[in-house]
Amino acid sequence: GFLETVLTHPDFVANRYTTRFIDDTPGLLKVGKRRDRATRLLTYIADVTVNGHPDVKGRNRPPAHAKPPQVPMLAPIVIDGTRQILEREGAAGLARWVRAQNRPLLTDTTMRDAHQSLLATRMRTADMVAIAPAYARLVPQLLSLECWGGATFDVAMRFLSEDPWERLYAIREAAPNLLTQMLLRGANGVGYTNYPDNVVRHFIAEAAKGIDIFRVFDCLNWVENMRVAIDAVLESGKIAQGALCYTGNIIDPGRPKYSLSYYVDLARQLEAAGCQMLAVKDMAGLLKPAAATALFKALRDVTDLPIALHTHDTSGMGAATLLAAIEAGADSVDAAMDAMSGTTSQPCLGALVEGVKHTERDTGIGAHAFRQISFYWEAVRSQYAAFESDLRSGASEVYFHEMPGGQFTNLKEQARSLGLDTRWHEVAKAYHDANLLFGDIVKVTPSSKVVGDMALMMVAQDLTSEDVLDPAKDIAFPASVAEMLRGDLGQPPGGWPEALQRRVLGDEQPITVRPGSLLGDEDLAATRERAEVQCGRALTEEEFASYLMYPKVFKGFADAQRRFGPVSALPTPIFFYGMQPGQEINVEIERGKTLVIHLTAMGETEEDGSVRLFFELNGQPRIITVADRK
Ligand code: BTN
Ligand code: 3PY
Ligand code: ZN
Repeated sequence: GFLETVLTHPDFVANRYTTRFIDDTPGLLKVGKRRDRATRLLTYIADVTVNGHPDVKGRNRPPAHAKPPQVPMLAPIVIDGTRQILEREGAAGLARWVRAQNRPLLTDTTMRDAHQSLLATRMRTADMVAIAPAYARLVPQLLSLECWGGATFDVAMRFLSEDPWERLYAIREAAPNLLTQMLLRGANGVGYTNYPDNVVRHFIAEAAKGIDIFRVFDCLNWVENMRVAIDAVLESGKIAQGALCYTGNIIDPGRPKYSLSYYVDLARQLEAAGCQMLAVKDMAGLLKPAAATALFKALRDVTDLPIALHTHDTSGMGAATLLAAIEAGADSVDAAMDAMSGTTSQPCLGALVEGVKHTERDTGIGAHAFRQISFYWEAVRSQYAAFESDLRSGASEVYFHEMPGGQFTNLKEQARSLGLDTRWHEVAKAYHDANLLFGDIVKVTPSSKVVGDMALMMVAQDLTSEDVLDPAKDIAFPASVAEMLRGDLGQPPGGWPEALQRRVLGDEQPITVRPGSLLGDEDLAATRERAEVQCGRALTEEEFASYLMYPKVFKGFADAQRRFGPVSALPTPIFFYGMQPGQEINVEIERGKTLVIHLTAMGETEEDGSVRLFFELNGQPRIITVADRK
């Protein structure tokens, strides 16, 4: 049988194996039956119990006596919400309904931007899906749940061994009365580079099976580069919300490039492009209250589309900005549940609701509902202690460096890994300088990543802006910088600064057209065939969409899935830290199929480096042997 084949394999006998032995050794799988899901999960648990999870190694651990997250008691009935309005009235009807409300509507960002901005995007599906039914019942007045897109897509596969589509469909099902919302990077999809038009269209057509509101942006506010995505959303019948990425400061006369009229013109362009809603996307939290008042008044005058405001609380002034925008006519605002709010995340949802209570713009939502949900998130958050940043307070430095909330902690971490952790404020200064070198651009994924790459290079090599422009200096620019200046991400207002462009590109000619217009369509049938050969199995249309965005990451995820089974079903502490001897857990691997897993004992590491773990699986003894790689 299979086991015998493994046990007698020369590499196995000679101890030349790892946990990946079975998958990495050609031929074995064809001989035996694939291990069942339960065995794969036990193997994962055994491995992580013995060796730890590489992602949390050397990092803070959750507090020893943390209470497990408690889902509030659920009423049996789910009342209709915005989702039913969309179903009844269509996208345009939903937009009209939003515009007609006097109360400000709310988008909860906890399941996307909040954890992207606070916990390195590491929130797992199980933690979201467990609370989604409580949202449906306790806060049916919400406009939407932002729960997908941005960085969550690749982090799910890359670091959590989870299928982002499974997450989307599970949330969709658990909160059937609330609109689901995603962040889409226009022609960059959920990636960091421009994709062929038909890849963008394919992705959106698949995503529209689970997503209702697509917030579409371009990292340089170049509407030309958003049209393919906007058209594909319109085609799908879902809602295209065009984002105006906010940078600069409209009330600062010293910052004329991104003026009030720039944003008003942008809003007009997005409306003309067919968007049914607009969003001011203040990814860094730069919009100050007085600027919000001016901006929303001006936008209100030029468009009848509903306008949302998205901001970050990095400086600590986010709530004031939301209140000012609401006062000036914002139709909806984004906020995060209390326990997942503040600093680089969104402003506090509970505080906002309290802040407008008994005013003309009361949200009509009881504070009790939010508190119950937030208590759950509080307990969940403590399980992700390993991913918390060291930012503990508001940081008005953001008005100087202008880093997006989702990038801030990431860049800090990157700086640390380059040994620049004591030089953070220099990195911030270099980020500011790099932005000016690029001509003062909109900084949001992926343009923000390029500015970050440039800043790290400048600090690591002790280069000033003058050095960067000095023809006498020999500088190897990051590849991302060359690509951006070549025009691969599109065109900023006023074009790229020519001197720097020539210096970085040399003789290479930059492009000024839409990158997608040069890429040509992907041969989807041929690529699918290649993908299926690489993965050794047929792919669903959704999996293929993942592959088209991230071929290597998807392949790695598919391999992990084959090795470890449905790890997304594991409770978060088990996923990161494994089990304690004596511990018993229930794992629902599909609806109605629950595994009772009891780790009864763990052996010593043998001379050959193996460890035996003694489990009971649904009462039946199972021994799992893994290599001790510590
Ligand atoms: C992967 O490696 O494909 C995704 C991350 C999974 C990490 C787990 S932790 C237990 C086991 N040991 C490892 O070194 N990796 C996996
Ligand atoms: C993303 O693109 O992931 C963002 O959050 C941009 O703000
Ligand atoms: Zn954001």
